[in-house]
Amino acid sequence: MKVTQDYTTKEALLELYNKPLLELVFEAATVHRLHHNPEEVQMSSLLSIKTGGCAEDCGYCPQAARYHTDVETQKLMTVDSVVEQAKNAKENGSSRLCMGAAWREVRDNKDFDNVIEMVQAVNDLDMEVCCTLGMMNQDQAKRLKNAGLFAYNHNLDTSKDYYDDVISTREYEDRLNTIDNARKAGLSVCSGGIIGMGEAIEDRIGLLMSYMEMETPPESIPINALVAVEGTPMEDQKPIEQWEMIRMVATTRIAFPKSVVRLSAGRTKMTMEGQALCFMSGAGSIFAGDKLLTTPNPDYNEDMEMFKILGLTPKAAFSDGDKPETKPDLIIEARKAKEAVRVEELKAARTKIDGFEPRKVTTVDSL
Ligand code: SAM
Ligand code: DTB
Ligand code: SF4
Repeated sequence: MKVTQDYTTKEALLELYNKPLLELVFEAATVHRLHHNPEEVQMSSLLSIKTGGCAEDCGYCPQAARYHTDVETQKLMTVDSVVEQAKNAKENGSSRLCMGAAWREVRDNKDFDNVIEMVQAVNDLDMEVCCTLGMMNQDQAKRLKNAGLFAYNHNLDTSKDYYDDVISTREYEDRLNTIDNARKAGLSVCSGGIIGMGEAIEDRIGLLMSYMEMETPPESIPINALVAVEGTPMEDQKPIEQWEMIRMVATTRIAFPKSVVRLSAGRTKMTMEGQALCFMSGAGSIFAGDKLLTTPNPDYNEDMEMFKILGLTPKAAFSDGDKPETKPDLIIEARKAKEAVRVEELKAARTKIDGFEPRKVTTVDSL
């Protein structure tokens, strides 16, 4: 079979997407085997480190403040609780942790300093650390890289043409810039999209074309099926057929043979057989654990059973890139040094107070 065909145009990709399903799956499976170990699927855990209250208007998202969903706003998690969750995830077989924050963009504040500490701590556990924190500039990307971040997730979500129907509070170009900043900082790029938002097949291909036009396509491409959440503008979207998910995974696999295609949100609506066809078609990762960021995901034991039945093994960390080195963060080091000085000053002040002897006053009684 011809697997070297050039799928770099919109027309070629559209034709591929619409091929008889089993032909498409076979071609994708063939490409997958040339570049990846088909018996391995990475288990990745998601952790919402800052939930809800987001200023953006992404039409699919239950965390946007302007929609009335059941999501409760929570402030940034502590570094200790993130480490605890990361250890749990690792014990349960996850080799990657993706920390998500309901932020429009990264800001240079104490919260970001804490995220830097989270990245350092999780990298120390020998897990691939991924963050998805919204838009960021190059300095912020470099700080994350120095902390030991492996990958940055920033989805284009859909085609440039359909984007304005989904989000109005930021431009497609903004998203491309952030991806570029991550790339220039030496981070592995994770970027993909959502299907089932009312888009045309051409928009799904348009999304892939946006990655095709990049000098280096993302190393990781998550394919999500919309989780239609009550209270969001997309609450009434009909769930897509799982055949659509299989087609999207397979087309992505063939178009980007070396990238890891991630079967992401939407698995609760899929059968084990449907997911098996996605793995056959080149999906190399799932999100494990019974929650995505805020919405349900298949039960852990169900996934373990699926791995057993299909003969899949969880993929180890850093199979697709070296473990990043954690370098000292200058801002955090400076803050810690300042705190240390302050502790010393307080100690000295305390000694002075403790050693203080009141002046002896002669009173009439003491005469
Ligand atoms: N706030 C950051 C941002 O938007 O980049 C990071 C978190 S955001 C929740 C990460 C991604 O989750 C989005 O880009 C979108 O692709 C996906 N997502 C959010 N809500 C979803 C839903 N209801 N169904 C499927 N995917 C969803
Ligand atoms: C991605 O493409 N999908 C994940 C991860 N990257 C951050 C997020 C899915 C979120 C689904 C909706 C929710 O649980 O809030
Ligand atoms: Fe905010 Fe991200 Fe949700 Fe958009 S997808 S509303 S930026 S949390």
